[in-house]
Amino acid sequence: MGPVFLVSDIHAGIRGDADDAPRLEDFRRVLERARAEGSELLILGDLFDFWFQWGQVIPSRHLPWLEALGQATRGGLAVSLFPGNHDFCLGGLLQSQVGLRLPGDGQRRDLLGARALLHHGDGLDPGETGYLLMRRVFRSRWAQRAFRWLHPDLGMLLADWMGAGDRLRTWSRDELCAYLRRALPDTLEEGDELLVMGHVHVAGRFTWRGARVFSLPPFVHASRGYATWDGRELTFRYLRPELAAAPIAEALA
Ligand SMILES: [Mn+2]
Repeated sequence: MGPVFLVSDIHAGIRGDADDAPRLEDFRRVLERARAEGSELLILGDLFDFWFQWGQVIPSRHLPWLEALGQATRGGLAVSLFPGNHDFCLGGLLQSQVGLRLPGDGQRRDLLGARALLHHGDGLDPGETGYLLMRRVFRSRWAQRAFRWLHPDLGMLLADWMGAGDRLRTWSRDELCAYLRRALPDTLEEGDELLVMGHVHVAGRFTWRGARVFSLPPFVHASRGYATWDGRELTFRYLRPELAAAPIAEALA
């Protein structure tokens, strides 16, 4: 059984981004590798810089990405897409036509023999009340319904503007460690061996009580990071390792 491939924070389809096409070419290489060497690919959120599931409309900038993903799933690669804070409204054609699995927020499952929690990584700190409220409002049925009735051109413009604040933000070591210390007591359960997350845009390996916690390098960065898990070790991999920052390592508890 090949390793599990993990990737996050690809941020496909940033408006007017000259890096979008080269990033897709790089992403195709990871899809190819995962298909050739891996057992499956897990995308831990923020695949799209913004995704909304309209009934009849697909944002044109996402088409080449959907094509690449569809090709990979039709070629036999199992691809699961977890919701991120930029693309939480998943469903419809992603599943029925692109062939993605959509496990939803915070899935606990066996990962080649380890009990793992898989999560985008946002909203885990119970003290972050402002963010948690905003998250709940955005995900509410009435907000989704209101957004659906905006013209998609206007909706995408609004989303581009709202996402601009954090899409390229990299968390500092102190910020990330403090966040995890607040988040992990309510996030990890007895028996969890592994937490893998994205969102913070920095590669990190942490220990907390008996568990190992990993934050993935963001694929949107020029180093094009992802990871593989072989059942014992999680390895950070980069298409351009010369551009990668050294991962943060810290024993949290
Ligand atoms: Mn995110």
